[in-house]
Amino acid sequence: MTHPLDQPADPFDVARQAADDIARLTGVAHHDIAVTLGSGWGAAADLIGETVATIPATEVTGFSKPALEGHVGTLRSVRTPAGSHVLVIGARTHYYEGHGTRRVAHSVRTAAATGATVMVLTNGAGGIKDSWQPGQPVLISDHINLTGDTPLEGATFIDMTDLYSARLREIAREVDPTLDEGVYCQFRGPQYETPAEVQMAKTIGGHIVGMSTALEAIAARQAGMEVLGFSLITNLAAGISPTALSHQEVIDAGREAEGRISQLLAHVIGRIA
Ligand code: 8IG
Repeated sequence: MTHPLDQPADPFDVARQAADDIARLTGVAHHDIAVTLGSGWGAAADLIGETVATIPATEVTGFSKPALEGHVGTLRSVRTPAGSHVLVIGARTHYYEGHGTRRVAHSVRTAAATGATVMVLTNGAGGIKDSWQPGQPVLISDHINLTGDTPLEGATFIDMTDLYSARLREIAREVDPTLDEGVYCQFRGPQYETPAEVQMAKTIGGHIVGMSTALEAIAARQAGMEVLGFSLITNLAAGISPTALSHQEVIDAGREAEGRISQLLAHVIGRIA
């Protein structure tokens, strides 16, 4: 069967259908906030509040099967102690999977269609700043989209000033005053950068290298959401560290930091929700 987002159908209609699926399967008609959990952030789901329902992403219209093992393919509805409803997205489609930006943007558009007005995007990424260590969480202050692609279609001119909300970053820093921030450069991947590409990213003003968040943030802004972005620096970017990058290093750094950063994320969401 062909995928609904590969049809000429309007991707926002597909997102509307997905939101209807979520309402039916979770019994929660409206969500206030959505959060996408990237590498290293998974433990936050249990700390945000009480899980009302967990559904496999494959039962929701338009969601693709996870490409990587260790990427949880579930959506959860979580109720915070204050009574807000948080949609926890553990099913990210990456641009490098090659299915196009509609599929990349679908979870964000679905979150907006459930009613969420804040989109929290988290990821594991490489760090360029000399002062950063693997296992350190940082705020995303802005991005540089190096994919050469966009989730916007047609002559859709959308302002990207203050894309990563200064208001939400301020709240995050109230929870953890030691949080540093940086500019996220999205590369297409799936290969990690060469040291020369990391030097280019540094020269043009980048501090973080990753493969997911910029395209999602653009879609969130188009949908009218406020965006908060966190990167877990799981590794120093190629050439910044004296040793080669390994996927295992990335997984280990995520595991090691997971408890601490997930608590941070849950606290921040508690302050917003
Ligand atoms: I985890 O060093 C993780 N994701 N592009 N570069 C890019 N993506 C990443 C990296 C990295 N580490």
